[in-house]
Amino acid sequence: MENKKIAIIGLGYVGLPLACLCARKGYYVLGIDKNPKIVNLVNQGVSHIKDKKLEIELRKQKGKIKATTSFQNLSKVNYIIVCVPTPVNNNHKPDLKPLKSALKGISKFLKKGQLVIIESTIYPGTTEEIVKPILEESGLKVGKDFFLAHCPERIDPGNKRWSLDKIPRVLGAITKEGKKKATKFYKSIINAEILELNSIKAVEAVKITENTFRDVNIAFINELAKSFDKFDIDIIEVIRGASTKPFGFMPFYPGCGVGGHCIPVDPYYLIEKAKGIGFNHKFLKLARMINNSMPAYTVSLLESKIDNLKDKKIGVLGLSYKADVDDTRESPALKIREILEEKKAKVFVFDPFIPEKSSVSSLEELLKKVDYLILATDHREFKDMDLEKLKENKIKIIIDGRNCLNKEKIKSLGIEYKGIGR
Ligand code: SAJ
Repeated sequence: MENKKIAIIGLGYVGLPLACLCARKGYYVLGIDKNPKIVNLVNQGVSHIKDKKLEIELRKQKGKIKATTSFQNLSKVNYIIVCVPTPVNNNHKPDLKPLKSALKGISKFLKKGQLVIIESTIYPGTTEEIVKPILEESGLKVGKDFFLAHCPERIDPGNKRWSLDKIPRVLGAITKEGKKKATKFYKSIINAEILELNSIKAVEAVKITENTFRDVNIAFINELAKSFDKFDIDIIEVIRGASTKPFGFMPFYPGCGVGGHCIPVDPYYLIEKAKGIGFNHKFLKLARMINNSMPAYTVSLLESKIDNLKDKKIGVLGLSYKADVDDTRESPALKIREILEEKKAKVFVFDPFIPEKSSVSSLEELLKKVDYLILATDHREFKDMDLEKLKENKIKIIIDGRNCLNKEKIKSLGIEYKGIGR
């Protein structure tokens, strides 16, 4: 039987679900992660990511995924999939340190015949200009001794419908043989279209395009929300209306900001790389500026109603970047908290998915301590909360940063409501 042994470098939001899927499909999985805590948890069949499906799946695959911090057993596998983060630093510059460190680890143990696939999101040119040279430090040559492909990760954390095995993928490789091997691998684990492109740069551009598309459209609707606040138009009504158009319109929703490890990050990879080759992405930069302005805009909606925030007791509902996940990367909620603290407000935060970073242990406890609320994450618990409790706890104003609450009901309770564009 073909050597169905695979190594996955990086056991985070991308690598861990992929490890479970490969194990489920009969692969022996060597999971390599630099964090010993994650390694120990995975070897116990425990997920460090709060995701019901993933937790169950990891328990089921216990024993078929061997996690380690070392690269030394890499020579035993025939596929090596790189799923490490490709973040930006504080100046929004791409940070390829995690990728380079993973590649250096691989290069030490790379063996003839192995296929290396980069799933991390990278800018056009990365595979040929950065990945290939580091791997060839092994003394092996791409195409002759080993194969190198890129298949950008596509995962929507928390999405119940689109599980990893159902999401179509796009891939490319340095050589035709490498592309064929990569396609064969993905067809063995994914029950959806696997599209081969002719150029690996085009594949690197696909992922960036997908996510930049989202970022600019969210910026568009965020700018409309600011404008419609002045017009006193409810933007959710407008989006509902525009969404009846069966073609040519796609709804996006305004909010207190754009978080996560992809959407607010990927555009900077393109902006910076393009700048290096003489193109200035004015529009993409403007979209990033608009989305980055939303946390401050959200706070200003409260400040404009109570003059100043100093010593005011304010509750922030949610810390993660989107509903029902425990991930705070680039989360607008963190920015909102920072701005409130800069304005000397007394801030209490509660996120049911992130108790360790919450200042209280329950929503009830938070409501007892504050007079004003800013909802930053549309967790199910907040969408379903009993609004009468807001009245009982004499909440004066609520800013709905995700436009997810019942505006009319809140107003009928005598509580002032303001959404983003509604
Ligand atoms: N957001 C808005 N308005 C919207 C949509 C999203 O403000 O209309 C905000 C969210 O609140 C969140 C951020 O943008 O803070 C990102 O939202 P997201 O839904 O894109 O969430 P991600 O980053 O976890 O998932 C995305 C994937 N999501 C969808 O396609 C729905 C997809 O863009 C990528 O496959 C994935 O990141 C990735 O890994 O690249």
